[in-house]
Amino acid sequence: MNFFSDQALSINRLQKEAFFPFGHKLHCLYLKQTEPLMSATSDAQSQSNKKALERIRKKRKKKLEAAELVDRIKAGDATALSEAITLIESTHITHQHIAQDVISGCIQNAGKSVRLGITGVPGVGKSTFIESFGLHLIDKGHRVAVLAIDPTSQRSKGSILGDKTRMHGLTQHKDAFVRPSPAADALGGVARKTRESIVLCEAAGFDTIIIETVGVGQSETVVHSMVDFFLLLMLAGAGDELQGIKRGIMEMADAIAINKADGDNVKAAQKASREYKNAVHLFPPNSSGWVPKVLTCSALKKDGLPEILDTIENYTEEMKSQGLFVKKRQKQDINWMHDTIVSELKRNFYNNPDSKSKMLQLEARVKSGEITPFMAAHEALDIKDD
Ligand SMILES: Nc1nc2c(ncn2[C@@H]2O[C@H](COP(=O)(O)OP(=O)(O)O)[C@@H](O)[C@H]2O)c(=O)[nH]1
Ligand SMILES: [Mg+2]
Repeated sequence: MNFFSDQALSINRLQKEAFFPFGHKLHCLYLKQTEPLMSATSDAQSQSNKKALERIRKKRKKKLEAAELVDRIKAGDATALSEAITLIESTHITHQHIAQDVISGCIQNAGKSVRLGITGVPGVGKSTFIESFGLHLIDKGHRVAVLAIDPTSQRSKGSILGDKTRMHGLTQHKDAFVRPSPAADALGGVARKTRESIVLCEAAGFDTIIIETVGVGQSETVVHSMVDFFLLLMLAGAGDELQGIKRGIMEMADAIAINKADGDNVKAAQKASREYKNAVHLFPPNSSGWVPKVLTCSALKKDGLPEILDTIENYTEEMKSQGLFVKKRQKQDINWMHDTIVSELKRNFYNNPDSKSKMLQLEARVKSGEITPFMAAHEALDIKDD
């Protein structure tokens, strides 16, 4: 074997430049002795060496960028937090790599918060409530981060602005961080981004994370799967007391607050509250023994907020004393892992060019009735039936 082969040269050159700043003499010696061998391919080599070096430099730069962001986030720098969340939301592969490094760097500092989910039909007053309740929390010495989940993705700029103005006080406050929902995406993608953003907000020292569901339908379930406490806002006197909110969502709630209990609406709110109090006792019992609390509030007049905070504090204390607080989070994390596995498997399967052509053939055979959809699925996945 010729030690001064092209390959050996390229490796040594690369090592010298990347890792051995003092290996200069040795490097020159190689160059001299291998000169005749190199002549034909030297240009191509130097090009590929340059590219390799560039890759190493880029990788290092990314690591440095991520490390710097982690330090700034841990120091409570809101601009760094914003930048990192933008990286999480980016579809650019380089940004995604930096984002993952930032999350890894923050994970040890995360988890020390109470995560609240707020849901209810559009117009019930979620954003107004978050503004008032968030400021109430800050008054009590908390630091509050607000994230939103909007799977509908067709949101107009107007409604984003609407939320920002409704949360004006929080947006301006140094102890608050308000982030509108990520751009158009499938619900799964939005959920991932929100979960990862929670980690960063916690590492930045926010001890209360509020997640608003902006869309309706599936988003309640998704938010429920990532929070410690789930608050459902309802309205009184809007005809049917179960206005548009499915029973399943009511059953997920840890508390129900009848909002807009102000002015002429106070009596109706109290009446609705009595009715819901009776209704929650008919729900299947929660495994923790917690019976959902029913309260009234006015997000606009800032009434009933201390009682809601008391309820949340009682809940977390009770869950922590039974060891259920941590257990619930562990269960959520395990579910998240399984969800990710399923979505990655699905993505890999459908992106594989072989599956694509196989799929067309199988679809044709299902259409013609040659095989059942069940058999076709097994064939696609290469599952042997016994
Ligand atoms: N009277 C009254 N109006 C409220 C209250 N909370 C919210 N609103 C109003 O209800 C409308 C919808 O509120 P918003 O917070 O945007 O609801 P969201 O769609 O659930 O986020 C706005 O005009 C608010 O001013 C309340 O407690 N009392
Ligand atoms: Mg809103």
